[in-house]
Amino acid sequence: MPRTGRPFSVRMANMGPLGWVSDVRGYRYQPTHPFTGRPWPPIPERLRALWRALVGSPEPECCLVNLYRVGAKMGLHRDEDEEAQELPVLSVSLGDAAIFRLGGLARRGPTVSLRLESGDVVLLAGASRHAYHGIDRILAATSDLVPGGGRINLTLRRVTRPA
Ligand SMILES: O=C(O)CCC(=O)C(=O)O
Ligand SMILES: [Mn+2]
Repeated sequence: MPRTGRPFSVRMANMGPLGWVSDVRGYRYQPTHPFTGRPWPPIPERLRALWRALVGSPEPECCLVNLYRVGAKMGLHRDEDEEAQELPVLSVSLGDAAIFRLGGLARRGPTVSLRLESGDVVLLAGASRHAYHGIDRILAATSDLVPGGGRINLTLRRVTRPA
């Protein structure tokens, strides 16, 4: 995590031309893995087809892969590291169910919580593109999809503004 250097409880990887990475220096998108220096693998066609169906063009540039083992969570935040902030964020939940918290544009405003099941797709578009959101907890053993248990969330984003 920025500043403290403490690890996230969520484990992360990326697919696509740009990967979202985080370290003591902060958050950013970069074309290569921070340890291996290698490019991220391509975004699978099935995910790009889902993006085309729900968002259209331009193509997504990042698919962040979040792995939540039981006990992992993600604090309330907004997705704001993208230059193309006007394009939606699309995410797919797989494996154990999760309690997703969705707020509004103010950090301390009211929130609702939603149970996301394996296969659920969340599209943050329009005003909700800028809404606070996070994962409160993972509901253990509600699915046997992920080896070792837990939840995988795939988040597709456009990072740069198309020319
Ligand atoms: O796991 C989720 O459903 C949300 C992930 C998320 O908000 C993020 O990676 O920015
Ligand atoms: Mn987010």
